[in-house]
Amino acid sequence: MNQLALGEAAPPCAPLTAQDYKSNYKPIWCPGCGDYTVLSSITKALAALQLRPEKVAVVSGIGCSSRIPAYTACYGFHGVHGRSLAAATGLKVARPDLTVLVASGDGDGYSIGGNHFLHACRRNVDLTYIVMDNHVYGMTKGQPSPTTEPDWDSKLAPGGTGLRSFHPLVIALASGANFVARAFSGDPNGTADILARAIRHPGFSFVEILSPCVTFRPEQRGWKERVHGAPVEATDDPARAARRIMTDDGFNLGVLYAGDRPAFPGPARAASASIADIEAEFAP
Ligand SMILES: Cc1ncc(C[n+]2csc(CCOP(=O)(O)OP(=O)(O)O)c2C)c(N)n1
Ligand code: SF4
Repeated sequence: MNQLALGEAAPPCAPLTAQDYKSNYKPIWCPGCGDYTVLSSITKALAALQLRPEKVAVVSGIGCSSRIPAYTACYGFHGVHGRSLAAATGLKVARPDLTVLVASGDGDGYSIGGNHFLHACRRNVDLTYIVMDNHVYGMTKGQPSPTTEPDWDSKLAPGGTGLRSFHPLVIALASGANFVARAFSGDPNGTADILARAIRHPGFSFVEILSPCVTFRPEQRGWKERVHGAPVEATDDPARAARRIMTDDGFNLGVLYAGDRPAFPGPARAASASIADIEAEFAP
């Protein structure tokens, strides 16, 4: 190994590429699953921001989409179903120096994790919450989720559930999220751009990514013909954003709201106790 002489400047590091953020694990999603390109968009966004992998943590719950942390070369936490935001909030409060991404599915994030979603938006913790929405529980074989259309007919819900579907973007906005956007897994560059903007934006950033489950909802392959770009720039007016979201067709992509509420915790709110201090308190 070449050693630097005393006082000699280190050579500049080569810029990180998307590949540098990928782990050596080969994803085991079904061929054609939208989550493959969501993974590439995340690694492209991290490369665009040149964040060191060891300064990024990816937190998830359980589901096909929640496998994302294992496929990145960043720190990762694959926790219990529906609790990704609780774990991520604790991490961000204890280590505000880290960039924390949270990967979830519509079942994980809006059903069992629904309450955490509301309060993470309300607290405006500086996290980027990425929900891969396929309007179905993929990992547990096709049950309807909170975003499933009321008339989606399946073996598990013949004739559909008849239940009104959840509207995550409006709920995020009404609960206090500071950044609200919609992306599509079939557009990896557009998604990477939105994710980079979300990561840079202070406070709670919520990115809904329409990510087809080709196994249990093969008709979602048709989403690529339905999506279209947002015709206008992001607004910081919540009422305008709400009108825009409520009146679109659910396939309008782009940043819909970018607010300026102060994030929690503020710069001076880092946890002061070290792990050693906490362990000492519990020592026999
Ligand atoms: C407490 C608990 N309840 C239920 C489950 C079973 N479970 C595992 S994954 C999953 C659904 C995941 O669906 P979704 O979040 O939509 O993600 P996808 O697999 O579609 O990406 C469920 C219900 C579990 N692991 N733990
Ligand atoms: S079941 Fe659906 S969401 Fe899960 S890996 Fe297969 S295609 Fe993707």
